[in-house]
Amino acid sequence: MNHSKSQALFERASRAIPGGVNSPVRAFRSVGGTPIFMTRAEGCYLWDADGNRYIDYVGSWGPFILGHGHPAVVEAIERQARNATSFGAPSELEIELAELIKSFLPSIDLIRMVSSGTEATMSAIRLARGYTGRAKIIKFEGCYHGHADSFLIKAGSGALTLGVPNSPGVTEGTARDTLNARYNDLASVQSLVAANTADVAAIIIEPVAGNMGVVPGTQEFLSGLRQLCDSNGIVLIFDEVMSGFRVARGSAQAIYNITPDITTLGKIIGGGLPVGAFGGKKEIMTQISPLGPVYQAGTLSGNPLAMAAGIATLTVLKEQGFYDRLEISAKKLEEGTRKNLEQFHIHATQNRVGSMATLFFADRPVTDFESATSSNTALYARYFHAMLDRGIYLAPSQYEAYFVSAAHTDEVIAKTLAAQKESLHTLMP
Ligand code: KE4
Repeated sequence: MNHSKSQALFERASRAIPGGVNSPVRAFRSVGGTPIFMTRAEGCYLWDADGNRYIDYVGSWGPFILGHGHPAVVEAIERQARNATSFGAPSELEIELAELIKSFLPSIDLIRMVSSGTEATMSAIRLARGYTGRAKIIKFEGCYHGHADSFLIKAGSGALTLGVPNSPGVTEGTARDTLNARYNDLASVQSLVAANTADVAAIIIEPVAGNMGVVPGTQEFLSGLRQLCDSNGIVLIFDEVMSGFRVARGSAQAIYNITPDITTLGKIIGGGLPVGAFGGKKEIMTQISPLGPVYQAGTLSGNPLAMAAGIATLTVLKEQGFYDRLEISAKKLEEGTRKNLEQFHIHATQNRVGSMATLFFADRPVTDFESATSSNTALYARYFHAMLDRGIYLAPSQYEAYFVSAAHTDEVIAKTLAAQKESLHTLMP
């Protein structure tokens, strides 16, 4: 494939933007090569600056569960853009999206819109600290909750990919209040709580982790967290920025039948426009300004364009059978991948929950951070480029998810599996 225009654009970008990208994980650092500059997207396809077409499994890191440019979403954005793009005052659209989200997630009494997942999680821990009067939070190695200071200690996603899970610039004081436990290891959480009983404000977790690659929490582990929080007055925050509306109609909390105190959301609820949200129990959410003393604000929070796109997206998700159809497609890809791996005797393991999944080049089951990071990232890099050369666009990191959308038809899945077969063949010793 010719990538000369992307290469020229990357050189030009690097003279104006740090690393030539506005988010590090896009930089291809862990897989090598030059980031591909995209120009158009439609359905399950992306086109790059050189006119190459790709089947897209990144989906802008999760928002495009309907595929790119769904007519209902584009029409909603166009209509709203002609009317107004922002008021800086309340609008009915914000109520509509809030009510729509509440109809999917009964754990949410009240919800506040923000403009990114990071803003949602950052606000959620401030709220938990304000509500409990406690300072410490417990997170999990390999989980990623955005780039707020409190989270960049043993963080996942780009921080893990680029080898800076503990970011410089995060002060000792901040780091001291972030405790790290091991994912799917309840005992590691119990010992942290026992050692810091009166000072843990919140436990924040991706109930289905996506940022060390996909690693689902076990039912026993997540139920254990709920009980631990109940017994110690700790706020349980489910970070469903990625898993929300992705893994099931009612998100991960419906799969596990666990009610978090706060849920953070993003990605899908904005239909591809900048959005985040945090919501939960009334007694906690009423602590947020202007009702309560915990301050939180945002110029473009609840902006009409993102609201319109989110409403259109969630309206399609409400359609009968949407998630059943998506499960059939995602399962087809998983089954076909298993067959391809068997054919070439390649040591790799797949984790999938709904339409988010990861193919780990690991020789053991991947159930936590340690087993995830045992993966052969060099082999993943070769696989990534072999697939890219064959028109399949995957996440440029072993520690990310791939996403199947409603636009990934049987024909597209078959084409993907054919390209995968050739790609895996190139990995043979
Ligand atoms: P944003 O601030 O990037 O909108 O959301 C942060 C965030 C919070 N919580 C979870 C569970 C997330 O997955 C994310 C962001 N996800 C990454 C992809 N692994 C965003 C991609 C990027 O950093 O460019």
